[in-house]
Amino acid sequence: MVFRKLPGVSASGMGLRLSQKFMFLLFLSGLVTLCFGALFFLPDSVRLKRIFLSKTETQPVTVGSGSENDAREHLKKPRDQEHPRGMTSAKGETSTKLKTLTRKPSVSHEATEEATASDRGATSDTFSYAKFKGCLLKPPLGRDNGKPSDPRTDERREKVKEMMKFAWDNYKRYAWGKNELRPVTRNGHIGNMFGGLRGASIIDSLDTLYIMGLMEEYNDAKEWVQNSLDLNSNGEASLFEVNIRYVGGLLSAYYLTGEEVFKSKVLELGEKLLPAFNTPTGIPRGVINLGSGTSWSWGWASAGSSILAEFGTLHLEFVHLTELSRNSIYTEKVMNIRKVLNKIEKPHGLYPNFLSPVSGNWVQHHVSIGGLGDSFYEYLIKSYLMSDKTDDDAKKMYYGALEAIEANLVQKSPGGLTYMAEWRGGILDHKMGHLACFSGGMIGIGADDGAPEKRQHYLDLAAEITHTCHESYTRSATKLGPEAFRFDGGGEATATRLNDRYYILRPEVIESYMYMWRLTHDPKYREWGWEAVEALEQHCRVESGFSGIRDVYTMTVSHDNMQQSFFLSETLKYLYLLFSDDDLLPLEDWVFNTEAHPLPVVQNHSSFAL
Ligand code: DMJ
Repeated sequence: MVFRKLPGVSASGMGLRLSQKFMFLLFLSGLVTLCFGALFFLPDSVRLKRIFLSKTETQPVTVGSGSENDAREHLKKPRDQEHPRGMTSAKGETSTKLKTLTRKPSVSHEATEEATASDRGATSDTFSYAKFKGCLLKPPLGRDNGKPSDPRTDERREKVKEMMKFAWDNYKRYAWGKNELRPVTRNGHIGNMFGGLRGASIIDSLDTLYIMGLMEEYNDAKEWVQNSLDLNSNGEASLFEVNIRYVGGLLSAYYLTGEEVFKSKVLELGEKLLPAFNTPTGIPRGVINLGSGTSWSWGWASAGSSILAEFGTLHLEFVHLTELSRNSIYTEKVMNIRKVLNKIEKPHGLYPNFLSPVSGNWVQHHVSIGGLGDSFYEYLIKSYLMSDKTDDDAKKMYYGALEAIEANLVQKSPGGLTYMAEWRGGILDHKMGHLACFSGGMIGIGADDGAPEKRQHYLDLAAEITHTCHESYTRSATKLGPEAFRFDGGGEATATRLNDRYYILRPEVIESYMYMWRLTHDPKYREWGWEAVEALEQHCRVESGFSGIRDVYTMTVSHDNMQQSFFLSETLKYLYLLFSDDDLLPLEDWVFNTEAHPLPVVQNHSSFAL
């Protein structure tokens, strides 16, 4: 190093003063280091320590760090980085957030970010998204987003994803914000089922897009919910349809993503549905004006009655509304429905389809596992499963109903096909609706919790019914199933009436394939699912979306010009799950509502203790 000579100072004198200064500086810096180090040994309460050492440096990483923007950002990341792999389980763990994390150091970055967006301001009285995530047995999207190892299955799964993208893109292009796409005329449909609410296809698609990893599309959908979903409508809505599609869709979007917007929207909507229960019995009426809260029964329903499948298909969503709001009113409302049903006499143990919300009596004795009755039975077993198998009342009602169904409705055709007939005051109508085909899956998922001597029998019954529904597809020219098929007039599993021949992209048969695949891993269910994909592609895919068809028995198809929102929510989701590994939305943690929106098993059973 070369020192420039200072004026009036000799070289040797300058060297001496420099070395003294150097020694002094060395001593000073040692002193500062010592003092700073000593701060670490002071108690946290000392102000000096808080000034010099910020709190984040002294704490372990816990749920609650990060920012809302982080959480949003992560939704834009490429799919592979998004979902936790190997998140460990801690079912039953309801301790504090910090404790949960200490027990589960492998908790993912994703879970931390989600907790941040959702849990700000959470108290023990409010729902904690982090705690909910900690209670799941498995990561919702599996180790690898459910990607199957077998390349052929993976290819099929990719095909289903492409169908979803195609259906969505066309909806977005021609019908954005409307309820459904009219794919032939390329415009939107609003209809009158949702009381002026819009965007049914968007709400119904949120979870499907998310599990398929269509994140750009999911983000568009979320943005629409944030900015354009207007719940202040003033029209006549079907309580049932709004509940299964809007409430169900928003709930599962929230549970899957932790995005606050879904939670606040669903709680706002839930409140608007409550006036429908203001009847002498508490059995809700079918139609409600979302603005005024006035409610009434469907004009076509027998003598002002309410419909079993409608008031019996609220339980799963309403229990979750209580979970998220910590307001017991929702659970009280649906528990009261149970109470009324348990009190009245049931003909042969069966539940007729029409009930008076005024007197609490059956209005006529028509019993069906298809339309008007279907999802009531589905919600009994699913309520039991969703309660972590603690809702014994639901269990008793379900197996009781199933016994009555077996004794009175289940039939075997001369050709050996098992089917569910309909019952009209003791007289059987040998017809099975497409809607009733969900029952293969339902009986399947309930098999394991039946009486030990009945378990195999239930699984066999589930397989037989699914087989019959598959037959209804194979017996048509298009390989798609009719709206209803019969077992009289010489035919078996075929529609004999002209107005039963249509197919409107319904999911029920594919839904049963999915459940039966998960329960048995019999490859035939995947093959049957693939047959349905090919048929959908050949007959329902049009230039701008998917459309229902008017007659499944003719190859010169006529399109009904409607892409139903349940096609995106259910049909394509069940197909995608059918070709995925079982760890995508594992059945130990999730139940699907009747519109295929996954809802988590509730670990805190307080709701059921009402
Ligand atoms: C869906 O909206 C639901 O599955 C409902 O329970 C019955 N019908 C349609 C699909 O077919």
